[in-house]
Amino acid sequence: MVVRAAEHVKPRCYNVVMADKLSHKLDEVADRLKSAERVVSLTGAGISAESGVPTFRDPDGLWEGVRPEEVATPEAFGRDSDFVWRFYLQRRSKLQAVCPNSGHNVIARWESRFPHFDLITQNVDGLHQLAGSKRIICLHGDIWIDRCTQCAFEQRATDVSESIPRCSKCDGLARPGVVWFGEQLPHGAFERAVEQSSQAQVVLVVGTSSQVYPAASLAGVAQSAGAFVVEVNPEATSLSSLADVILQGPAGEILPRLEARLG
Ligand code: BJW
Ligand code: ZN
Repeated sequence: MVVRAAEHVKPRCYNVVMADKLSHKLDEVADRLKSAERVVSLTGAGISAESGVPTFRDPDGLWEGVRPEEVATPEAFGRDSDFVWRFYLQRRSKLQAVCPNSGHNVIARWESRFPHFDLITQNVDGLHQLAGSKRIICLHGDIWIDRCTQCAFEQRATDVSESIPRCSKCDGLARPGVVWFGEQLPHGAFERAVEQSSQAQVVLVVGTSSQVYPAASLAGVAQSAGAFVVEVNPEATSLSSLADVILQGPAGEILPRLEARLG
């Protein structure tokens, strides 16, 4: 009986201590942010999770049961463009029904809260833009763009019909305007991201597993140049051992709590 009582009490004490630690870390990050002139946020799929958009590598993620190289490489598209398009058309269709969440909204507001705030995102879903962010570097492209494989003409997808898009200029086969493995990032995007990261005093890395390069190298670039690196994620990631502070929890809860401390 004594053992049972002890077991019953321990988790509650543990939760109180953890909540207290998080609160202390939020205060520390808020203090850093209050005196920062230049702030950068690097986001990944996790920031859209609370909007109902699946991440890539989490359980029940987009790549559960799918090998990334079957859908996210130019070779896969060359082998079977119908299969790859079905994957992207399904994603577009689901994205039409979702909205930005409180994490996206806080980041959008921070553009006018700091003298310089830059957003670097790996996301292709367009939710940062819908939330109102304007200064965005999209490292991995945009799922809503159709790019012609013949003439490279780009057009914004207007409907999410089941049919595979064709170029309105030359009728060539279109592809989604995203960056697949082995492909170069959009021209100049990584260079601008490096410049912004290395000038920032605080870098918030939100909702990414930090497994995909070169995006995953930006936090290290920033830290080497003197930035304070904060990770916002419910789980430990490849970045966790390097981050100066880890705010463990969902972005949609952590970012509003941080914003509230900025006054
Ligand atoms: C929450 C949460 C909540 C859950 N709140 N968090 C150096 C070393 C090794 C390899 C390479 C290297 N440099 C380049 C490479 C090769 C390759 C690469 O990185 N491979 C690694 C996987 C090993 N990189 C490339 O090929 C890149 N190109 C390139 O380098 O060009 C130069 C070059 C070209 C040719 C020859 C030589 C050089 C291109 C990378 C393109 C990545 N594209 C994808 C697909 C986009 C299209 C699509 O949407 O389908 O981009 S891959 C996929 O991963 C997608 C994402 O943007 C990217 C990152 O994923 P992300 O966002 O981190 O998501 P998850 O699922 O991994 O993590 C979610 C996180 O959220 C988790 O941590 C959760 O805990 C968390 N979370 N709920 C906060 N509520
Ligand atoms: Zn064309």
